[in-house]
Amino acid sequence: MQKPLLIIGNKNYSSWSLRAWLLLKAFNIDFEEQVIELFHPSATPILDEHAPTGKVPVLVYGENDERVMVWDTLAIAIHANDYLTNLDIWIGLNKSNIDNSNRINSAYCQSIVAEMHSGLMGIRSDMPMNIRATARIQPSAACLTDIARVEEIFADCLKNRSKNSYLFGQFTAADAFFAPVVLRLQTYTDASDIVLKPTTKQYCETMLNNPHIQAWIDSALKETRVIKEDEAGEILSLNGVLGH
Ligand SMILES: N[C@@H](CCC(=O)N[C@@H](CS)C(=O)NCC(=O)O)C(=O)O
Repeated sequence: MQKPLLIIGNKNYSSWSLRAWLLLKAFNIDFEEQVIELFHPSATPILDEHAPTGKVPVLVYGENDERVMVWDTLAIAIHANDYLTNLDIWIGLNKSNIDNSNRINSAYCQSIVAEMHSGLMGIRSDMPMNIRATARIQPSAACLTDIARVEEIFADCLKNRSKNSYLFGQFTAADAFFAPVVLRLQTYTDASDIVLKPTTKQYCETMLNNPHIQAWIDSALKETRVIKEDEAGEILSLNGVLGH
């Protein structure tokens, strides 16, 4: 099979790209990546050819009649689970080891992935992913409500579903979908005097130690493009090449 190509946006900003990229990496799915410049004319021909919605990420592979094109992060996750790995992405175990006893965590994992995909708009609008920055915001009530909800999810998973590691012990799709939230908390919460629960900090530390997330952050810190639409709050400091 031809190696899948994942088309993604600027790593400093593109939270949906990170989710799909991290999911493929974490489940050992071999792929090439192509980074496009978001909101830039250079991206237009690539998006016109591969992305029906004009958005990234998009996963493509195969030729002519066998061409597979998957747009939207949730669809990429489902397709990866169905066709590209022997691991069950909702449980994090080999599919041959899954039985009825995994049903509760599988349902929980799918529900929080869907909740992230369709909601948590307060966090998503007040705290855009901006990996290189430390920034102060005035969080809206909707943002604070979403942070409380995310902290509840992390606390419940760490207490009841995990041995204080990833949300369900081994890495699952839920960790990939919440990775940008971890990076957003890192950018904005301390700088905005938003106090997080110890369980939230513990989960953030686990995620920030993940080698794939570290590799993504390293690439993000080498980027120089500043996208005004994706910047929020008062920037207090910058890491990476723009910080020097
Ligand atoms: N629902 C889509 C959202 C994709 C999305 O909004 N991608 C952003 C980058 S993170 C994008 O391509 N923005 C460019 C644009 O809106 O023109 C998904 O889950 O993949």
